Amino acid sequence: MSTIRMSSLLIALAAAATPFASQAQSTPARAAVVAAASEQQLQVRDPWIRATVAGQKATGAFMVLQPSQPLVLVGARSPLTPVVEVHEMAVVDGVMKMRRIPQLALPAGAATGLKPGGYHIMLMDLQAPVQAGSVIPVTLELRDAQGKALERTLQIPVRPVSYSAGSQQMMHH
Ligand SMILES: [Cu+2]
Repeated sequence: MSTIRMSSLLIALAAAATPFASQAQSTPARAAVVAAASEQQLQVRDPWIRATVAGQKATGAFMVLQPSQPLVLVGARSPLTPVVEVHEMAVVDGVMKMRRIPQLALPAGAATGLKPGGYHIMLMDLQAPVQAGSVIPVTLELRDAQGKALERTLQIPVRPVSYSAGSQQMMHH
């Protein structure tokens, strides 16, 4: 990632972090009675989290999601921080911006990429640097076509700030 792109990302992060923080923290804890999404129901490939630099309060988790039946990603959570959101990025008036989305539809049989510059899972209000080489648990919160809640807990490796294999892989599709 270039310095310029990183700078604009950090600005967007700072802008996005403030209005959502109190809202996300007020969400009550969920009961742990949700069924796990099986490997057959949902393939998760190449998950990774970008390491943070000093002072950075948010970072992204990226992966490829491919369900065998239609699923909707409605949220995520992590013991790392109470503020985890599903985001999209889009160019608005020539400026790349990110925003929270309430859900992300995952079509059956199709690979949906969460990648830098696109959909991602945002880990926010970070209290300490996220170090390359560490592993962070993240639980995906999903719904099936009947509205039944499903979850998948991933152990996601943290990659260096310079890592971009996820975006390169998607461009080759
Ligand atoms: Cu984001």
